[in-house]
Amino acid sequence: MNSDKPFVLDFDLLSGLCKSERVKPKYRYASDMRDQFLDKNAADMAIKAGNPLLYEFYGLDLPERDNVLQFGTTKIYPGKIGSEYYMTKGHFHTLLDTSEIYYCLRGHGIMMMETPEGDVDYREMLPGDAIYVPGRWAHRSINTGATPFVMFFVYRADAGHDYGTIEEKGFRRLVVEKNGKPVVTQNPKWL
Ligand code: PAN
Ligand code: ZN
Repeated sequence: MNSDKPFVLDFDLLSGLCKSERVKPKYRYASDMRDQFLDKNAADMAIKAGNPLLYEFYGLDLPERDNVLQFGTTKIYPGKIGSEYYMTKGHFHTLLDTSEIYYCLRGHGIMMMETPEGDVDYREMLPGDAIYVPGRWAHRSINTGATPFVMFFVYRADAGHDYGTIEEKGFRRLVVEKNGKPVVTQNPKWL
């Protein structure tokens, strides 16, 4: 597509969906996320019981250049694997210094973040909240609510996604349900 001409896209506030064919969907099912969850038995059971869709995200087919901004939406469905809420895989940007902005459109969740040095931060996100994720901070979106958690995002199009580092041990903190409420706990793999 020609990225040098202005254009308008319409993202639905409830579903996060954009009807434009320029917006390419990506889907992640329980089977794509098995190793991200602490409770592998619960993950295997969910996969056997129908392999639910955990989240989908949509971005534009834009050139991955430093002068282009990529944008789109992420929609995480409500649910849990074991006691851990449905969440995104999470990543560092390959260009580690590149930042990102998320704006919550719908639902209720947490943005979990950490740096390579081990600084940890996490923020509750509600509709109307915008979060600035600075460069160097890995980020994962977690749906702690009972409805889809939908956020709009913008980042430098050449940022790239380093999933491998997070895949090794996960984030330093987990978000689990305890007595019906989300609680942030230490990931035992990091103890
Ligand atoms: C987002 C994420 C999206 C899905 O566009 O890519 O929320 O999360 P994962 O990529 O971790 O599966 C973003 O942060 N882009 O940089
Ligand atoms: Zn990102």
